[in-house]
Amino acid sequence: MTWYDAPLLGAGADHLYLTVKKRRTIMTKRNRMLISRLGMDAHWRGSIVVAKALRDAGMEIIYGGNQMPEKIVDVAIQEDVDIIGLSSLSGNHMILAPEVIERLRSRGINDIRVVFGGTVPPDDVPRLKEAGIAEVFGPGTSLKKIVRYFRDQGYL
Ligand code: B12
Repeated sequence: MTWYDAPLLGAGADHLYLTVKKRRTIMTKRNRMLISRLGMDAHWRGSIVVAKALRDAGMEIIYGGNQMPEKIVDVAIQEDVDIIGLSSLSGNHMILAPEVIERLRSRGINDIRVVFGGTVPPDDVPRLKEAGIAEVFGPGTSLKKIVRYFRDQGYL
């Protein structure tokens, strides 16, 4: 259940409603996240389920569909996002994901966290992290674990 469902529970859930109401007051700003599939990657399912899970957890999601790094960075700036979530299962991650970081840095942006989800050979994970990707979520990662990551990092 999400915080905005709580009022629907009615009088029987006063305690929960008040807890939730307090939290809503504290939450003055919802964090914004752009989720995009890298390049021509056709695998949409993972990015969509992750987008919905994070939206339900309280994140504001902008779903960018398929984009090249330059466009991803343009949209991230225009939409003033806090996080970029890249998704790719088609093997283009070592070229396009670091390019997103380079383009952010070349525009003087250091405060947008970039995470990656998709199929990545184990050896590429440390290389992506060295390039500036904050976290990598492979196939089979539970949605609960992904939501917990953003909660632990203070975005939810
Ligand atoms: C379905 C599928 C397709 C469908 C995709 C349609 C769709 N529904 O999305 C179609 C038929 C189009 C397809 C095409 C291709 N596919 Co395909 N496909 C798959 C398959 C069987 C399942 C993918 C899937 O939907 N998984 C379910 C979702 C829920 O999981 P997920 O996407 O992995 O997402 C999870 C994580 O990765 C992560 N995550 C993903 N995105 C994001 C984003 C964020 C922000 C975060 C936080 C997390 C996150 O969290 C999700 C939840 O756990 C996989 C095999 C597999 N078991 O992974 C092959 C697979 C990915 N495909 C593969 C290949 C090779 C291709 C093709 C190149 C084949 C070809 N020669 O044409 C093309 C790619 C074309 C292109 N332009 O991209 C390979 C990739 C190999 C590699 N990269 O090393 C795989 C692994 C199959 C294999 N074993 O060879 N494919």
